[in-house]
Order: sequence, then C-alpha cells, then structure tokens
Amino acid sequence: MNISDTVADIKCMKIRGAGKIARAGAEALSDFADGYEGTGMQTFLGDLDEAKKALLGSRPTAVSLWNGVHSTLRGVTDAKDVGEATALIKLNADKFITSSENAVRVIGEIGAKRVQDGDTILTICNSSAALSVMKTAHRQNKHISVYATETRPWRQGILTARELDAEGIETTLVVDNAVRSVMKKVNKVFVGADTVTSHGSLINKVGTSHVALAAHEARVQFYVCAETYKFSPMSLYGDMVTIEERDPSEVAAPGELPETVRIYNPVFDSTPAAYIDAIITELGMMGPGAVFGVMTHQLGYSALQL
Ligand code: RI2
Repeated sequence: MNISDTVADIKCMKIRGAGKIARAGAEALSDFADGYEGTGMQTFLGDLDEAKKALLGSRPTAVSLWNGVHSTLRGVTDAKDVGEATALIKLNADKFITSSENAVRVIGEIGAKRVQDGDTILTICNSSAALSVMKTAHRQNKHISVYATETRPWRQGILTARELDAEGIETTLVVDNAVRSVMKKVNKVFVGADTVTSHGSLINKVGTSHVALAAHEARVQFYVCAETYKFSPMSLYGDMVTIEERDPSEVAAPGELPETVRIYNPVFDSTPAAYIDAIITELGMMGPGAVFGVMTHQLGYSALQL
C-alpha cells in the first residue's frame, strides 16, 4: 500500500494495534522503495524523509511505529546509490515484519506458561500480543475463560470478544466501569502495550491504569505482553510519551451536547511500574525494572546517542 493510503488508514484506525501499525509502516516504505523511479540519491533521500515524517505523524503514541520505520530505514543513508538504498529498505522491512510476527508468537508461548488450567483472565482493548497468550494457552487444552472490557470509546473489546469466541474460548464482555467488580473473579490480567518506557511504565489503551489499580488491590497478577520494539528509546533520553487525543465525536455524537460542553478524549494512559508484575517479551519474561538493562545491553540503545 502507498504511503498516503497507509497514513490515512492508520489515522482513521482502519489499521490499528501497535504491532500492526508498525508492520504497516514498514510495508508502506517497502512499497515506496519498490515503486521508486528516480535515480538521484539526494532527491530520493528527500522523498524518503517526507514519507517517514508522514508515517510517524499518523499516530504519535505507539513507539512501535517509530521503531518499525527506523528499523526499515537503518543504513539507507550509507547506500552508494538509489538501487542499493531501495534494496536495503525492502530487506529491512521484510526482516522487521517477520521478526515482529514471530515475537507475537513467542510471547504467546512464554505467556501461556503463566496460565493455569481453569484460570479466569481479564484483558482490555484488542492486543494481538495479549490474545496470543490466551489463544496459545487454549490450544494447549488449558480451560480458560476471559473477561474482555468494552474499551470505550472505540470499543475494541468487541473485536477481542469476537476473536476469542471464534477460537472457542469462553468470553464475557463487560463495560469498562465493571472492571473492579469482576476483578475478584479474575486470576490473571494480560494486556498489550503501545509503549514501554526505560523506567518500566506502560503506555497503553486508556483504562489500562484502572485495570492495573484494581488488579493491584485484588492481588491479581498483571502481565504486560510487549514485543521489544514497543520499548521507547526516546524515554531513555528523558522524553515524555505523547498521549494521543482523538476526535470528540468518538465520545459523543455531534449535537448530543451543548456547544459549551468540552470533550476530552485521551486514548492512552500510563501505568506505573509498581503495578506491573511482569513484562512478557520475545526475549523472555522480565520485571519492569529490567527494561533499562535490556534496552542498553541487549538492544544497543544509549542515552549517549543524543
Ligand atoms: P498489539 C492498541 O491501541 C491497544 O492499546 C493495544 O493494547 C496496543 O495497541 C497493542 O496492540 P489501538 O491501536 O500490538 O487500538 O498487542 O489504539 O496488537
């Protein structure tokens, strides 16, 4: 798909989910490279920079998109000509897409080991990584039941309920405000991640911090399912994560409220490391306090790259 269509589909959430938008960004850059007809390297790099900026501006919170784009463009400025540059982009994109899909699978395998037969699980929104855990556990013949929260205003919980039901997993949809009420029936919580910061906090769908708070109070294990391309290099340098605010019409229909009533529609929130029992990644399961070490010693990030 071309850059502008990909940007439009991510912005309107036709393409959504932090992992999926990252893969869509990589694929769009690969298609851009595949279809590029110019031969001047400087013009190519200029056009590529425009494409990169458009993709990165489509959804500001999920660092997965930033990491996917930068992984796809790694080494391109050192290419000797446009041919070498476009070939490298396509290779990088394929590598990122394959490794990111594999990461979701591995997270499912690792996370399923934390699921016991008979567990009741709660999840929020529609996270492919969290769902991978539940689906894997189910395929291992562990009998589980899942509470999926509706996840207003976009109601991604409907997608989760459909997906789990299609797998034959016993699923109950609850409104977001029922989380604390049902938590006493829950054994474990598995959620996804848009961004994990170097100090171990989680940026995820708005309402995740309420789920974590209720789980903490009820002594229910709270697991984050996050591929390491959700880890934020910018947070290592102290940058704050931008919390996307979306159109008010997602909350109340136009005309439903007087013009004088404001609508605030932040679609992510931050969950402190203190409320996270473990982060399940494709590199293994870790405490939130280990994120800095993984970023600097295994992923090669450094604040010195300022
Ligand atoms: P996966 C989603 O955001 C949710 O916040 C979900 O937890 C997160 O992305 C990660 O999803 P949105 O795109 O990468 O629905 O695990 O706003 O699929």
